[in-house]
Amino acid sequence: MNPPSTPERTPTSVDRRRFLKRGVTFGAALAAGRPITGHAQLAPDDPSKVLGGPLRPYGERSRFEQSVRERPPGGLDEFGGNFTPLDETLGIITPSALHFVVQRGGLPDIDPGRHRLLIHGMVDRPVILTVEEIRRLPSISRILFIECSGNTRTEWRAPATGAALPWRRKSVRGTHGLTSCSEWTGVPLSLILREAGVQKGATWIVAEGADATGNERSLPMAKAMDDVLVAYGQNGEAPRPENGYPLRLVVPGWEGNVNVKWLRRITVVDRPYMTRMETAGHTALMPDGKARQFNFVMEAKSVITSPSGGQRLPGPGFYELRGLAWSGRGLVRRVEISTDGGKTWRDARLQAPVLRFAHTRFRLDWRWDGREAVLQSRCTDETGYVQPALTELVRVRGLNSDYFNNAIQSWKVAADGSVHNVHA
Ligand SMILES: Nc1nc2c(c(=O)[nH]1)N[C@H]1C(S)=C(S)[C@@H](COP(=O)(O)O)O[C@H]1N2
Ligand SMILES: [Mo]
Repeated sequence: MNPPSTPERTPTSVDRRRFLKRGVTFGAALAAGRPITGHAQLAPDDPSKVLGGPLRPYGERSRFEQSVRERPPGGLDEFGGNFTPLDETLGIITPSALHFVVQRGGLPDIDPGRHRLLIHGMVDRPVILTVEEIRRLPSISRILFIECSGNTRTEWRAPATGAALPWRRKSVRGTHGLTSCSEWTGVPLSLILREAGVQKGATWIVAEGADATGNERSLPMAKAMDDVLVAYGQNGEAPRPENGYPLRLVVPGWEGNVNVKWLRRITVVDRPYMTRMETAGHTALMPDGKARQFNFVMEAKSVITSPSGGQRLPGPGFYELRGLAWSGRGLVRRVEISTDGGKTWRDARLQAPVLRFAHTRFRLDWRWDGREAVLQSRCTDETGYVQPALTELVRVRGLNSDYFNNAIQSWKVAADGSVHNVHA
């Protein structure tokens, strides 16, 4: 039974603030038997007073939810990146509709009934598979992150005033929004390659997409035979067109670019093919003038998603610091959080399940005293690798290249509660 409407007893924002200030004694506040006042929703638009809407065959989110992918201003509509609003996603799964997108040849419109996957080159039995045939093969599902190696590249140099793309500098979606995590379902590539019969001396494959760029990438046979997926499922349904419908490669822990979308061809070969995407791009020019090529693994990284750049804390009191951590080498073992710019660190709680090559959600209770604070997170993975400071990365790699930036991110909370992207 609902209590009678007593508008004068409706909790005020002062009550709410007091509640949050009281902090982590959440359960205690409720157990203390504070009277429950007010209504879930006040008349006259109380939904319990009218018949609701009709059933819908395919779910839509509430019209009050407005989260969308962020698009850098300017540029072509068909080309570039759409960033995940990491500050607004919850848990470890990125909703498919908000999974980041990088496409270089526009969004292809593929009929799965007409799409084919060709496996040829150094194989005994070249084969052409339909999507239907692939869906019949023994399958697996895995929760895996995909991160573009260009994620966080805008942060490589000191934050300049009047930066060309100021929106990126402000928020975690701009600085870190080129990583997302889905449950991918598909067929192990190893199974398909074994069916085709890989010949002796075949040490690489070249994967090609069906879009206008093809996005051809060479992958070592050892990885192809290890854990690469030919995926036709994302979060319980077919992948969204933006994420590779009807087939894509998912290459656990390796840079986004090798996760070839709209997959239509695999050529088994005996060397890397030096394609455009692994020569003109995705290399790292070192200070000595040599370029590092085939930098496949995405090293351990983490970022606090709340509070983060562009947000504003309403006042001193309790906050749950929340963030995401991941490692291309496997498990996240530990995430530490500093609220004083790296002087002292505390261990964050890791939310189970903690999975290899997946986003890991971390949290830590924090009481903001209203003074300036600098928030940082630092991830350690199962190999013992510790997420570095930006200065350490720049010392080794110099300023010629800004790819593969997995540095510690700093958010400054100013005394007025506003949160800013800074290099601490
Ligand atoms: N065929 C094809 N595959 C592609 C791309 C592309 O443009 N075409 N972009 C690549 C890049 S650079 C990245 S980071 C990932 C992004 O995957 P997502 O768009 O599903 O997030 O896809 C990769 N696969
Ligand atoms: Mo990418």
